[in-house]
Amino acid sequence: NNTAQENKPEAPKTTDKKYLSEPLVTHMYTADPSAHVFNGRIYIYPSHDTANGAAMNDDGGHFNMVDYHVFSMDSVGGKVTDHGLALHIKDVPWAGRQMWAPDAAERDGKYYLYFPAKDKQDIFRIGVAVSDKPEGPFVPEKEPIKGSYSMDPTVFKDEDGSYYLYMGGIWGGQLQNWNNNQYGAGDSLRKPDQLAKMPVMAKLNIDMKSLAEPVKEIQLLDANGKPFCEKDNDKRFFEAAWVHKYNGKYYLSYSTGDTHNICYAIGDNPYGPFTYQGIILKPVEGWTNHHSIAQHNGKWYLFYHDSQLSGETNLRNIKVTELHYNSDGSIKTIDPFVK
Ligand code: FUB
Repeated sequence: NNTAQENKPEAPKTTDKKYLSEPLVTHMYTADPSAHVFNGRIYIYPSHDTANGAAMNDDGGHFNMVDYHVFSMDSVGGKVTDHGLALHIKDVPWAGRQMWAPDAAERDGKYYLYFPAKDKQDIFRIGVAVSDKPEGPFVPEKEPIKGSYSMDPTVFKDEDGSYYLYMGGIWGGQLQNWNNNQYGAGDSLRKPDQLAKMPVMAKLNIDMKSLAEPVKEIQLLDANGKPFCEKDNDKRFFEAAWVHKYNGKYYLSYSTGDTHNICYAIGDNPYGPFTYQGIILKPVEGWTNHHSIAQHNGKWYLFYHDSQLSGETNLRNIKVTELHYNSDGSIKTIDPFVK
């Protein structure tokens, strides 16, 4: 738990902005909240931001995180418990730097923490670590998940008991360097008229530590069934995929990155295609926008982050607000600021 003391946020910066919700955690910086309900309790798996002096650049060098804490609460609005250090990079033999947005899943009483980190060759991979408890501590596998790449992993459990791993992020997340599951170092970013990169996914094996099939691209399409081009950057995928199910439909939500929206698309199965629907969350304070969606006690919640406590893009704080559906299954857009 001692890492929490090293980077205690100072008093919030004075601002005239009115926020929709307040930070859930104020004794350390937290971001990228992946929320799940395990045993009736809400568990949040965030990144742990620190003021470590790393230089800011388009590859996200300023997100130089080294560990994870898990948080939990009885219900939204209740006391938030910090369960302390769940995993540190020094205990992950293959990892070199940058532990970015994690996620977690439960199967048969074991808990699996999925996390991205750059390996010793500075290529992002997805690792997995296991615990008997949702809050950890987690014991990492000695190698990253074979065939995994890029960052922002998320695991979706379908009602038939299948689990799927989704991942990917462009720019610093390196997804643009991957074609047909091969890394091509130096591949450039897409030009405006080129097709945008799609997130990738694969079914997980029963061991939850390996992929049951080769990684595939997900088709994210506009209302006319066409994939987005890079210039459609207010709608195309950038990072932060999340999948949830509502009324039998599969919802893929994600960040548009450089245009800072959380958008969503709907499909009929976990592999897609997914058809674009609209914006769930408008831009927050800070450059990044990253979320998760979970249901608890009959209500749906959006977990997200902003930079309210610090005013700095790389020193974020997690938040939660209720999410509402319209009767046709569309999601009501959330503005993180109150006018
Ligand atoms: O926290 C580091 C990175 O920032 C995440 O992996 C991205 O989704 C963005 O939130």
